[in-house]
Amino acid sequence: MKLSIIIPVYNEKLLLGEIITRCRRAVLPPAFSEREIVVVDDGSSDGTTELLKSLGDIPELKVHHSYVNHGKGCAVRVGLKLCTGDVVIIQDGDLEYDPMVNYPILLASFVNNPTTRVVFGSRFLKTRWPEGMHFFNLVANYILTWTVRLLYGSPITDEATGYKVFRPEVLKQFSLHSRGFEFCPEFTAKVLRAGIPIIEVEIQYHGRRTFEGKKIKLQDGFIALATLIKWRFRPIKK
Ligand SMILES: Nc1nc2c(ncn2[C@@H]2O[C@H](COP(=O)(O)OP(=O)(O)O)[C@@H](O)[C@H]2O)c(=O)[nH]1
Ligand SMILES: [Mg+2]
Repeated sequence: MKLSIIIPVYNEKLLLGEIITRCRRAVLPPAFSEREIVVVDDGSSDGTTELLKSLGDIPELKVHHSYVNHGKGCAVRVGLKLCTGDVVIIQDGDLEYDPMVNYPILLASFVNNPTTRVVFGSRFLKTRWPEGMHFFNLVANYILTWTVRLLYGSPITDEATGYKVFRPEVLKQFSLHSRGFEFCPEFTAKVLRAGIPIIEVEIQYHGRRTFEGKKIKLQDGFIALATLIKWRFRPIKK
C-alpha cells in the first residue's frame, strides 16, 4: 500500500522542516511499502515558501504553492487532488502531532483490513486534559465532540483531532467544500451521514499556544459547531 501524507501549512517556517523529516523517517507498518508527502503552502509570508524551495529534490515530496492564503480546508482539498495513495493522513505542519510516534498506531487498523475506512487519532482516550491544551481549547473540543455524540449518535471522543486518516474511496460518497478550519467538522459530519464507521485510536499530542504559532481562534470553534449542525440536516450530495 501507499501512504499519502497531506500537510497544509501557513507560516510554519520554524517547525515545517522537522515535521517533513519526521514524516520521512516514521516507521510504517510493513504493508505500507511507499509514501508520498504532499505539502500545500497556502500563501505563507514568513519564509515557509523559501524553506520549501531550499529543500531541493526529495523524491517522495510534492509541494504546491498558492500565492494567496485561502485557508486550511482549501489546502487540504488541493492536497487530496494531488495525492495518489491508498490511505491518506492529514498531518498538521506543527509538532502538536508527531508522525514518528503516531503513524504506526494510526495505520495498524488499515493493515489486512479492507473494512477499515476511517481512523481518527483521539487525544482523549487516555486523558481528560491533553498535555499543553489551553483551557478554552479543551472546552471547545468537548463541545464539538458532544455535539457529534448527540446529533449523530456516534460515540467518538475527539471530533476536532488533526489526525483524520482514511481511504480516499470514502470521498466518492460525498464532496467537501470547506475553506478554513471547518474542514474537520465537515469531514466528520459527512463520514457519519454516509454511515461510515469511525475507528478511534489513542495518540500522543503536545498542544501549542497562540504565541507559539497556533492559528485557530475562538470564532473557528463557533464555525465548527455551526458546520456540525448544518450537515446533520442538509442533504449530502456527491
Ligand atoms: N494551508 C493552510 N494551513 C493552515 C492555515 N491555517 C492553519 N493552517 C495549518 O493547519 C494546521 C493546524 O493549525 P493550528 O493553528 O495548529 O490549529 P489546530 O492544531 O487545528 O488547533 C497547521 O499545520 C497550520 O499551519 C491556512 O490558512 N492555510
Ligand atoms: Mg496545530
